[in-house]
Amino acid sequence: MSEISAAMIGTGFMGWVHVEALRRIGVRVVGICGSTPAKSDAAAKQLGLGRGYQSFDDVLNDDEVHSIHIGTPNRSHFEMAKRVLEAGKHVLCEKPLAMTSDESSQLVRISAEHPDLAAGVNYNIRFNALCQEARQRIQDGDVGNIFHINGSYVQDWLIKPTDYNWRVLASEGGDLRAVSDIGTHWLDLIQRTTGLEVEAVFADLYTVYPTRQRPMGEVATFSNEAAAETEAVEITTEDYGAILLRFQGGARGTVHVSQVTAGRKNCLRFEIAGSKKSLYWNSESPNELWIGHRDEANELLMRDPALLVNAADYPGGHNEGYADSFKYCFRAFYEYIARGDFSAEPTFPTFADGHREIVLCEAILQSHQTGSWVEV
Ligand code: SOE
Repeated sequence: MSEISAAMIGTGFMGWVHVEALRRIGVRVVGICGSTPAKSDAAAKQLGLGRGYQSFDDVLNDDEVHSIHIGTPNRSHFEMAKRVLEAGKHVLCEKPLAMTSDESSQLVRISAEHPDLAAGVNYNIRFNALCQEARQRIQDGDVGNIFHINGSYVQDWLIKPTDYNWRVLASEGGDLRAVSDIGTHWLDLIQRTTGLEVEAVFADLYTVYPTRQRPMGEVATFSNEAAAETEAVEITTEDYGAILLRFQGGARGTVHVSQVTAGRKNCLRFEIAGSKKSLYWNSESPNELWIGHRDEANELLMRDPALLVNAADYPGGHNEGYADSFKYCFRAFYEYIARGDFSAEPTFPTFADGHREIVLCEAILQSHQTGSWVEV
């Protein structure tokens, strides 16, 4: 993968994670661009990158850059992703792909108009080795007919009214927050793993803190630092959401999301109940897949490439986790580009997947507002 070079837009938490993962797969990162030239320079220095870009246009005009990763606040995703494609470069955008389904559908169209460019959205969780294993076992008929799928994605980093990040503002992140920021990871993962699309939703959302204290300076994602000076800001996005789901073929499901569950740092769980077996996975113990049986002892499959259908880089007992899911996601993206057959089925989450998640978010919001089931 040495001929392709990338650039990163965004110097926050995601910027760092992307740059690390790109380096691990041997993609050269030419430089990084933040919201100010000073931030670009500081990040380039800290990450040991050659260029701190002075502007987004500088990245677009850099002939050495073939692909651009977008890890900026959601508000800017649409415009940036559009301009990257129009500049003739591959794009990998953080989720959610855009603020509205109108924007994301335009991106799907623009991506189709550039068939020789890869356009991906970073739903990295599906790349955990044991999630891929669950998918393969379901595809092989090992789990049987799926009756129901239940789970959650919960965190605690916004549990205090003084916890603040750009994500809490609808103007920066979109009308939905917990559902869009973490719930769409769960929905993407489950639809990908089971092969079943969500057909209808019934949602109840709850904003625990209609007012939060915004620090006068800037705050990083997952920051624990208390600010000296704050101002009150009105919050319309949800801290918690519970959603009933109906999947194609009749399977039922539930998921709840929360950014105010004390002690749960970044915990995605699912349990898939099939006619032959159940499968349970928890992102905080990503190297274990629980396999439930009715008539024999239950199993705990430890991640070990020797025992998995799909390959994994590290041998058993050498645990993989969060950062590895980015590495596998990006590898799928760059291997696809390297193969050069853009008519082949993409092996990474595409703009169409990103668009579908936004359509789901809008159905969830509509269901909450109308108090009724909404078909997707
Ligand atoms: C914050 O909730 C966040 O960083 C999400 O935006 C990411 O997608 C998730 O992987 C971890 O939590």
